[in-house]
Order: sequence, then structure tokens, then C-alpha cells
Amino acid sequence: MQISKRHLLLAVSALGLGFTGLARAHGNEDHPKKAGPVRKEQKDWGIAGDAKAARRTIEVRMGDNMRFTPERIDVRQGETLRFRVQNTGKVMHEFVIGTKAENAKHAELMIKFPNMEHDEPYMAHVSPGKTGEIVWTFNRAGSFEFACLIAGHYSAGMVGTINVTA
Ligand SMILES: [Cu+2]
Repeated sequence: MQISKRHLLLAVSALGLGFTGLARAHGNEDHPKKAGPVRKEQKDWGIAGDAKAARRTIEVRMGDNMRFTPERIDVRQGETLRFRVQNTGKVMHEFVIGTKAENAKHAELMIKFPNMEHDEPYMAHVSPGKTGEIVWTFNRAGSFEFACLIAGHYSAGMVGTINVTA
């Protein structure tokens, strides 16, 4: 029940954003940084991290071949990682951490609403040639994903695995 309720909420907010998000979001411009502190909301795959707590930086490259390098990241539960995500391609890519179910659902929405604006502390939208950065704390063990949810990229295989061991 919880999943379908969340799905409904996502769909409803996506519909609303269809009007306001058309002009920007997912163009070739970087999203403007929003003012205010990062929203810290516990997710199944962790919580927004403090940069000061990051002991390890993971360099990730994203290319127009719809692949991430590396494709697998191993983490210990409780670790805070800084991800430096480089877009080596010529089109927009993004790095979104989530559960497999969450990403698959989100990717489907992005196909229906390609201009949907989405920005959360567990995602980085990166313009061609640029590098984005996020800091995330993996406080829950499990097998998660990082994915590019730009319309069509996820289904083309633009996805990697994050294993968090207890
Ligand atoms: Cu992509």
C-alpha cells in the first residue's frame, strides 16, 4: 500500500510540475542552486550527508554510451560518501541514488513527463562537460542503485549498483 500511495503522490506532483517545470528543468543549463539548507529526509537508501563527514570521494563518469564508470560501488553501513560525477558526454546526464523500485518508477515518470523538474539531495543533474557533486550517508544496509533517469537512459542500461554492507 505504501508504494502505491507514494507512486500516486509522485504522479500528482509530476502533473503539477508539467506546467511550471516546462521552461527550465532538464535543459542544458545547470539547475540554479536553491537557497536554504539541504532537506534531510530519511530514505530507504540513506540520508543527505554532511560534507565534513565524508572520508571518501568516489569519482563517477557518465557517458553518451549510457554507462557509468564505475558500475559498482561498495559501501559500509554508516559511511558518508562524496560523489564527484563527471559528464563526459554531449547530452545531459544525471546520477540518482535510490532503490531499484524507486528508480524504475521514477524513470517511467520521466518518460511520461520529460520536462519534470526533480531535484533532491540524492541526485545530481550534470550538463555536458561539467562535474556535479553530492554527499550522501548510507545509514541502511542493502543493495541499491544509481541511475540516470533522463528519458530513455535508464531503459538503455544507464544504471549501476551500490552495495551497502552492515
Ligand atoms: Cu543519462
